[in-house]
Amino acid sequence: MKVRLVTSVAAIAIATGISMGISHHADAADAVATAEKVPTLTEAEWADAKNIFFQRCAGCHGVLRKGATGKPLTTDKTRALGIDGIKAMITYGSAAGMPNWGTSNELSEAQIDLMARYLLNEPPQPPEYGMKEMKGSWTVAVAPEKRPTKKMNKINLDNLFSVTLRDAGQVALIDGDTKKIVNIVKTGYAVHISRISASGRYLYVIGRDARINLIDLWMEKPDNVAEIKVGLEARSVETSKFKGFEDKYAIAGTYWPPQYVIMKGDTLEPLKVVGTRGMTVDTQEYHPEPRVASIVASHYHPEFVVNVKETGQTLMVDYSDLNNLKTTTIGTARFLHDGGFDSSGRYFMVAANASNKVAVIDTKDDKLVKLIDTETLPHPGRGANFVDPKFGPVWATSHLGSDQVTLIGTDPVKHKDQAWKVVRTFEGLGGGSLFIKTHPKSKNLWVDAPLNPDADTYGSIAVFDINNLDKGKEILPIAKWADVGEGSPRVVQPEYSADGSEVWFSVWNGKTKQSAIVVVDDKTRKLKTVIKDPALITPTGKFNVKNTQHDIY
Ligand code: DHE
Repeated sequence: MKVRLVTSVAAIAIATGISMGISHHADAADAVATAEKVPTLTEAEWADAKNIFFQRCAGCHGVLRKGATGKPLTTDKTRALGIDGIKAMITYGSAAGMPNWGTSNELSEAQIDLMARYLLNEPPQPPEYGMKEMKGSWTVAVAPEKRPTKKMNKINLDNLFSVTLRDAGQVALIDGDTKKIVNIVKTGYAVHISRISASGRYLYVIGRDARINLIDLWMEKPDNVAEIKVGLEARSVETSKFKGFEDKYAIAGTYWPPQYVIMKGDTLEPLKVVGTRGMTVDTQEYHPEPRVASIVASHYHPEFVVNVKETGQTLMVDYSDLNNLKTTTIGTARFLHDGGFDSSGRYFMVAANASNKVAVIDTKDDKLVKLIDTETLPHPGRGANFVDPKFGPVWATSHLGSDQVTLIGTDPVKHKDQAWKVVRTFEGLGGGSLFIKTHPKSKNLWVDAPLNPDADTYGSIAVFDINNLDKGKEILPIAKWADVGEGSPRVVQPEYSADGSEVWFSVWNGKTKQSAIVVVDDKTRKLKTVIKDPALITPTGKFNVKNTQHDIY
């Protein structure tokens, strides 16, 4: 049976009590609409409502409320719904995926009333943020010439994990061999992802507040060497990987302002800022807020693959000459989000989530290969590559809005008939899945469901034998194994050790509760270790150096 379920990741944000910490300077008096029936807000209410909106709503609905994963909330829509309609929607949510902020007690009645009044007003436009602001925020704590000339620590860097401590604004660097925390590094607010430079020396971490930290893994104790804030809201960072450009550049994409910036790889000095505002791929209308979602570095050309969410355009940005910047614009599908390479490293598979599609980009020929229909809201993370015994090489995604796992054939040479087609779908752990993972040395495929409404489900993981998918899943109660006490611990994002022998899971509890990392032996599927430490606050993403550096997943 296929179960449709759509939940908002923003629900998790509030469940764990985060705050976006973004301040915008729109003038309250100006911003409050003048139309007779539009309620006015005091300056304090306006500030409060803006903060709640950015914390809980903007990720899905967009800063300008034009809609993406969530529906548009422009005033033509909200005023048609009226204040009671909006309050009901916020209170009870909807089957289409709006969380029930009221009945879940995540927003109070007074807050819901405030948000309903706020949404009847025109959205405030946050300020722009360009080179001047970036340069103003940029600091280099240790200049490149003052850094070590060789690795100064005894850590097996290949097996180091950078673990997002989401609500602490930190990453934990954990030695995968000893399971000891090597350092806790202060980063941006609500860190989102970590990426590793081509050489494996530099670690880039980006927070939702668009703060990037550059960590030098060669230091005796790996730590921050440079920092910059590249905008007001961001999710993606990547580094140049093409031969001859190793470690040379970093790139970050921002949600607000909608743009990307290319920086010097070893200092984060901002070099080139490029806006992404423009036309949508399908109806070819202007969009004022096309946010930058995933970015990967091509292995075939000196190019970054920049996925622009709201316009559905994938930009192949040639970084070999930043002044005469060449960009190939590939029309894909709206609402591009996350994705990863196929096992050959040539094809980039990116989910256009609210379009229920996966786009296949050929990074060698710089062309769209295919748009493939999937179940509701594909959410692969970087996906999982393995050889299906019947269909050959496949790439897998699970879904936020469906319990199904989709396998797509990725070998256009030896398995031409299967290439770029959905070759198999089967039931995963449940709806509300965010991440799926395997490793070239493994026979297991792991699927999470942290946004499923059922506690047993969001506290577990499903594992499949890739040589016998028909056998179905084994469910492992990871959160129970972690034994973290009270709270609603969600199991999120499987990540392999460098040698593929262990899988790490975050047990993501509330900010004031105990969380943990559970390490499972891949071969036996048995519990190996639980990493607990008071410093491990809200762990979510984990990035193994070797696997991230070489796009192994
Ligand atoms: Fe993520 C990747 C955006 C919520 C954990 N997330 C990404 C990427 C994007 C994105 C664009 C791809 C980056 C890349 O590859 O360059 N995420 C968003 C959102 O817009 C969204 C839906 C809502 C929001 O307001 O942020 C959102 N994400 C979440 C969470 O709530 C998660 C579960 C917990 C957290 O830490 O915030 C979360 N996102 C992750 C992780 C990755 C990620 C762990 C990287 C996966 C990987 O294996 O590479």
